[in-house]
Amino acid sequence: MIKRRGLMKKDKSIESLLKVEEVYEPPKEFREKAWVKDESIYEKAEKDWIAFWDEIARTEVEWFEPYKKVLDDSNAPFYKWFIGGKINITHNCLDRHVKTWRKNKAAIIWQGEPENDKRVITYYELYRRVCRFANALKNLGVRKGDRVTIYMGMVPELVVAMLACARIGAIHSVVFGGFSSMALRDRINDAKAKVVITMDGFYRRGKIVETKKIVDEALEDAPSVEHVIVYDRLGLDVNMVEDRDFWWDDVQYGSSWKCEPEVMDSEDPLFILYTSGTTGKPKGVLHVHGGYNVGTHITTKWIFDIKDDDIYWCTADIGWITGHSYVVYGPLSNGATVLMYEGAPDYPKPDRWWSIIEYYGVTVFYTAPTAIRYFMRLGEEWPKKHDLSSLRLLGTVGEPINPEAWKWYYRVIGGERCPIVDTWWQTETGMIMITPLPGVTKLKPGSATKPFPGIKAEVWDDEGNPCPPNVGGKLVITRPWPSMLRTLWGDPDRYIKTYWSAFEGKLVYFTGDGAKIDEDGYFWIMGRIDDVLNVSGHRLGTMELESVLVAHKAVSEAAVIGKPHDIKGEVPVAFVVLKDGYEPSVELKRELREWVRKKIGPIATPEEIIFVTKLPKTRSGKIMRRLLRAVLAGQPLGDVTTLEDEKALEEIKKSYEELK
Ligand code: 6R9
Repeated sequence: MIKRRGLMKKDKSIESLLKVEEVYEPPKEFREKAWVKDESIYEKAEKDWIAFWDEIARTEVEWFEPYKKVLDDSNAPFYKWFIGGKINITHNCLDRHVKTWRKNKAAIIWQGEPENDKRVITYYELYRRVCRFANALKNLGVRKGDRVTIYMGMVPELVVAMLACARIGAIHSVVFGGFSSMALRDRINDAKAKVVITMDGFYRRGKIVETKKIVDEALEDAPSVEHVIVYDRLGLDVNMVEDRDFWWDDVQYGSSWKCEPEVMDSEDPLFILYTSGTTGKPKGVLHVHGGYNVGTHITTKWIFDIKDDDIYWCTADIGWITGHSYVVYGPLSNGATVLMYEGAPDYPKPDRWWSIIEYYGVTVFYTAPTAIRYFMRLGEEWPKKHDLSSLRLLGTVGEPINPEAWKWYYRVIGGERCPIVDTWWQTETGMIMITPLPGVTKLKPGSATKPFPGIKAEVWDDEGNPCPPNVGGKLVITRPWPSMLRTLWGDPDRYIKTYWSAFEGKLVYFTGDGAKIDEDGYFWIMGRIDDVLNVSGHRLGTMELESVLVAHKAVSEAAVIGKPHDIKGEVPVAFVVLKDGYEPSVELKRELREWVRKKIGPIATPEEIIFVTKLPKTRSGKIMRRLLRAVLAGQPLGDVTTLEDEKALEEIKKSYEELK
């Protein structure tokens, strides 16, 4: 199946002769049964991309009332899709399956971290639970357009809570359960949430995360919140504030299990999801019912080739966009059976994931390169203990995958039988944008291959001209797509500035990523080129970390950069200038690491804190993070003419050497 190319290429330059590029053809058996088996889909979409999306929207999801126009670009970049259409995404995720034989099909197979905690929830049961909980929310006074913050671990009730909000037209804002009380509070306050849905606690690596306690801390200063609903996962003795806090079961007591979905306009908001940007303040990315449903539905169907007999497992936490689009909305809209796992990948033993795949017969598996690299390091013997032959398709997301990890995944997990879909996309894009279609696309390890049909992506230089093949530049999307973000919550100016203003006079979406396109039109993503870190596939703004550090009483200035890491991709390293009266010490280092962990969450904890007396800055006062990165990597510093004081660098080099 593997065809070694490169040596057979027409271009016989030394470089191409030396470069042996492997290309993996889609297996014939896979192709024959795949939803998409004909490459002509790309041509068809290119011929008339509006007509392409129109056909998908009309045939793949159900509308209460048909839309009158596909795209309205009259107020770009505030694009609108499926104008005048009436829809509710929960109708497509629930009601339409309940009308068919899928009624008693498993929607969610849930595995708790403790081995014996298992549940299977059918589509009909999910429907009843969502309706009942939706009625409970209504009873608490939640109305269309109200914001509801959800802060929970990976339990089916989290899905119920999201769908119940969507059902009554409330806007959910899920906050990742690993975020701290401060991060949660900022997000509650930015959205002005009326209700918070949470749980007593959940399991993580054998320990209990006390979720409700964190919510209580967050609510010490969150005036918009009227009520808290608490799901009882563990039977913990939690603090319940009278008239404010209600148990999940109590709040639903006596509610009907029938609730008609609110008839939503295509463009009515579905959810806000906060993500990191280049400034300290997280951005509330807004998605809507219509376009988001269309985009996540079709990408799930074509990229994961979802069929009714699949057991589909995406390991992402629902607190991230991957969980929203490819654990909840995309798969449920397709009537798929979704596996959901509560706990840590390697608990109690490093074969936990592989044992789950074997036990449930998982057929489609979607995870992050960081996890693959981690398991690679633990050794093949762990997956080898299990029969993984049920798998037929693998996927990755979150960061570039190095070819070595790709090949390990292909060989050890996929048994050299399963295509791998390396999917590039973002919180803002809502759906997968650059990806193979597993039945038709030839794969090159490390490349996310090509834009999804109908999507137009390009790589531009700083002036806005397309880069020649194999020359790196900025990754841009040059045409709108249905599941694009509509704005940033409460900050339309920032929406324009962040995404649509990278090139003077040209209205294109700038992704923040660097990339190059090879001579076959394959995209190679090179990672963020703004001040955003990618730690284990999670986005963290360097400014976010810096502003938390300088909020500490001992810190006067801080600069955070990403340092390459074998498993996590990148880890934060902080350079810290102390205030007068404070001395560097091991204790202070520990205290600062703990401070960041408490303020943002464990994933943000700096790997190293390096005390310096001065940061390298330009004459205009900008921190030159590029130089800090070069020092850490032991690379040449390049142009330092704009540096205000070279001594700063000498000191940093010295401190870093000492640390090593
Ligand atoms: C879905 C998700 C988005 C950023 C994105 C890019 C990186 C995601 C990738 C990838 C290379 C892939 N990224 N998928 N880089 N190859 N297949 O991760 O959303 O959390 O918003 O992060 O992740 O840098 O810009 P989000």
